[in-house]
Amino acid sequence: METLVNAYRDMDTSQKVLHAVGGVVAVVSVVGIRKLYHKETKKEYPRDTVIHHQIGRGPYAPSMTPFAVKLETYLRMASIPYQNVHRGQRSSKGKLTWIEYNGQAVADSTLCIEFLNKKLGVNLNRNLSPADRGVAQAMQVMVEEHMYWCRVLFRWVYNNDKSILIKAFKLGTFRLWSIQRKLKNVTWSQGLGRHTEEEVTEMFKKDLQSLSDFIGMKKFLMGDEPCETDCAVFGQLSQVYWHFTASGHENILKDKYSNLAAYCERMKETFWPDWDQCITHGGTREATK
Ligand SMILES: N[C@@H](CCC(=O)N[C@@H](CS)C(=O)NCC(=O)O)C(=O)O
Repeated sequence: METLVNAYRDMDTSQKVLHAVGGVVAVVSVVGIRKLYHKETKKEYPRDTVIHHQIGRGPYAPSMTPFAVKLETYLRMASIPYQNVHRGQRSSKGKLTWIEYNGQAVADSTLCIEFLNKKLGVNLNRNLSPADRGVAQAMQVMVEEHMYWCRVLFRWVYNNDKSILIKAFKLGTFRLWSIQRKLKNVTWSQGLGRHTEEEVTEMFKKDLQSLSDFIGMKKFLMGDEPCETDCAVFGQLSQVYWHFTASGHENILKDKYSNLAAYCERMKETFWPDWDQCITHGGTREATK
């Protein structure tokens, strides 16, 4: 530092002016380039259209993220005009998926749905009694706050065949290792990561069994008509049915919970007529494995 101060002191005035001008030019260029880049990347989105920020499409279901499948299914169920942006940009809360609507950003899939319900007067649970709404809420919390974390452990921690993840998320060895490490810590803090794989498998099966018993022969979660909570349940089950990576349990829905497999197919047929254009791999997992 002292050497720098001395060198500056030894300069004549013209050299000092040149240095100052050089510094200003450098700063202005950096700011200009950043502004230009920002201008290019910040798109003008159409008004009254939901901009859905998510990662790229999934190989066998429209996303590897259950929350993106949930939100997009809701947008379809409610017939809300939307546009996907598959840049993987995270929300202000550091997670995916999220939306922008007429310039307003909303993070967290459930809060996005609540925001749109209010803004656009949507109520997909309007036919449910208060007691049914209570059950639907409990089911949603079970699949999103418990079953989801079991599956995170299957996908990122127990899974011996990471090829589907490497391909779908375009991961290098280091990135894969750092995600695994992070999720090990996260699931430890959440609590499920402290159990053995066998214990987690049993807990996971118990959730599936409860869901299967509850849906029974019904077409959708709460009856013959789909409701808002079907979006959350389908989002989570889509990952178990089409993207499950648990050695020996890949076809668990087909093998053990056939009404849940049929439910997934029904939701797909009802809300995703363009399914094949929304997946990257094409065909069924079995056919391409
Ligand atoms: N409650 C959130 C959960 C979203 C969430 O956990 N997303 C995961 C992907 S499946 C994520 O962004 N994880 C990134 C991270 O935790 O750093 C929602 O409903 O949107």
